[in-house]
Amino acid sequence: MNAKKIAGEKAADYVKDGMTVGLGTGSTVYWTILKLGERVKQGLELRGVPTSERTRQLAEQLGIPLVPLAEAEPLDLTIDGADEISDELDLIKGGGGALFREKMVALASKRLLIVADESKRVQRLGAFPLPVEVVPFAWEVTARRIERLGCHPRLRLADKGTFLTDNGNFILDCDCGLIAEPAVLNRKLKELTGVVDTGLFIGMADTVIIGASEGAKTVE
Ligand code: ABF
Repeated sequence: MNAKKIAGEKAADYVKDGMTVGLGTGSTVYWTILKLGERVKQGLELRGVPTSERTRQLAEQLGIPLVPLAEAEPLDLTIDGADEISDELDLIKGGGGALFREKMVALASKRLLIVADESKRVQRLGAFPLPVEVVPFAWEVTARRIERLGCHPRLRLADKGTFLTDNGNFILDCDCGLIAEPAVLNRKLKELTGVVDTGLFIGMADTVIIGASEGAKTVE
């Protein structure tokens, strides 16, 4: 049983003919995109907006028609994964380094549908280090400002050197401990010059599909 596959494929059922759909990034929404590719081959009318270059490549390989975000908003629906999902359906995202485009696309959508397995459900956000996208210029100064908020930032590395987002920025993975007030922390981080955006998606998820061996369950 692949819980991520169960959740991802169930999410594809929410896509109706003629929709414009935000295509998320990660190993769960991967299954959604595969399913949509099959349905496009069977005649489904769909315009996709990718949330990362790797999702763009996957969608293109599958023959899913893509449009720029600026031409697509408001999107009917965005389907994406998450690293943590709280009881209030607030999210930590960005483990895959795509948080900025994911948030841009999600905010332009009428509905955000999150797909995950049970391991992503938490009572309180924060066990997963919070990804924060920062401008490379003087990133160490930005990191020190983040530390003054009580978080411990660590520069994300890649195989060769520093990880770069699709936007040419760095990611700081920040251990902030369990986050009592995610909306407050998100605002304080966003106020810091040098911070582009955070992996805190507060009050954005409309529906969550959790995959499990007995099937998919939906949380609204
Ligand atoms: C994406 O999905 C990222 O924000 C997140 O890191 C990733 C994790 O999900 P999965 O376990 O499905 O790869 O949206």
